[in-house]
Amino acid sequence: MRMATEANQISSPQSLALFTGKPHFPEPLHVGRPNIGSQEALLKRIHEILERRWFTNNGPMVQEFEARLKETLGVRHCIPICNATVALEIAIRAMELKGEVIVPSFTFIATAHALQWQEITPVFCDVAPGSHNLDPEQVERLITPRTSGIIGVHIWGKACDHECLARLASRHGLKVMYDASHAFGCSSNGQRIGNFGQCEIFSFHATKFVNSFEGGAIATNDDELARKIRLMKNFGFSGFDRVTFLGTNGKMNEMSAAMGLTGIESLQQFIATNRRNYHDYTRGLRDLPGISTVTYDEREENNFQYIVLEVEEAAAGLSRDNLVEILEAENVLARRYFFPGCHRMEPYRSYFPHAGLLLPLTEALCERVLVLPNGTALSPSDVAAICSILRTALSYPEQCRDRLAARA
Ligand code: T4K
Repeated sequence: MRMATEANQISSPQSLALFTGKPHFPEPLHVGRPNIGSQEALLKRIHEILERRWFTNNGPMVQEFEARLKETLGVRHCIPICNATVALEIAIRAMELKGEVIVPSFTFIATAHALQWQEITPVFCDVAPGSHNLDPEQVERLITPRTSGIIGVHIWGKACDHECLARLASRHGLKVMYDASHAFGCSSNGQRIGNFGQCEIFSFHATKFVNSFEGGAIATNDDELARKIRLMKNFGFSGFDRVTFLGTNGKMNEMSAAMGLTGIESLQQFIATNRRNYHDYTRGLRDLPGISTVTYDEREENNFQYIVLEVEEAAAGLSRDNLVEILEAENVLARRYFFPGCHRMEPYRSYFPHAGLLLPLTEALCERVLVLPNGTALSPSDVAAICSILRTALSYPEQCRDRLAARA
């Protein structure tokens, strides 16, 4: 049982762990603590799997998971895969992308790696002003004769401008797919994400809103593409001893599907908890100089999984990295997703050393973004305490800066 001081006791600089050396939280608070759902339901499913001795290769649990995914997203096909990175690789190959593909740099490295892994060049595009998603205007400027497609990423579950990207792609004869790793259960214009582009990829990694320990899926309304993906994720086998296609091993196992099904059963409870925390954070951090919270459009469906702040150092008096250090001292392990941007990571940094010149908004965003813990592992008093820590630090920026400098 965790014992922590009350949030209202954190009000002066001297109450911060930066000064006392005593963290508010005895145990670390992570971004990405898994949501579980009913342990009883999960254990029952695991028991069934063991009794059946059928562990993988499109077993009954995976088939049930696939049916639930299709139904939840309202798509023709949603094929479970062992993780989203392999799902991206398979989808990219099934769509026959080649040459150059335009992607945001502001994403998890897997989006870019899935292309480079197949010797397709990721061409990094900036985010749109005021958004964390691809800028369609810059996408158009980056098209060359080698461009075969676009991969948009619905960052934080907030939809890309898919209508604009669809028009642009059809004008230039390009293919479009989406990395929807963050967007399970989210909608755009009232339609569930999963229905846009030629296909969309979901992640069910442990840190995602719904998880299957490790896992992913490819959603598509294109029957022919789905047929290819099903072959490719199973070594290209189309029958016993019969291989008709190039393939890999992208199969999801039964245990993962059991966890995924259990999570989907608690989807509404996960959303309600995330939403409550999001509102508590938004209220608790309101009117702080230099701090803005990324908001969700509540006319749409959202999973509210990511609590994202932007820190303007000049107005806040503390930088994003100062706040990361202050929170870390309290055992709150906030994350700088997606610092420093894919274009500044290897191998892309060496391939395109000057890419940053075309990505001024991404570069600025990577210095400002701070992601806070959320999910069912977090209590309202945890959220209140995190808000108090931030409020106190931002009320005494000079003292905090001096103290940080003295520790360095
Ligand atoms: N595209 C996008 C846009 C993505 O965001 C991701 C994954 C992908 C593609 C690829 O999806 P997968 O192939 O993974 O299905 C994490 C996740 O590993 C990664 O899945 C996720 N995006 C990314 C945003 O975050 P890391 O390296 O930042 O953190 P990690 O995995 O160490 O976990 C973060 C924290 O969560 C840990 O410090 C502790 C906590 N945690 C983690 C695990 C695994 C737990 O409490 N329990 C756990 O079991 O990448």
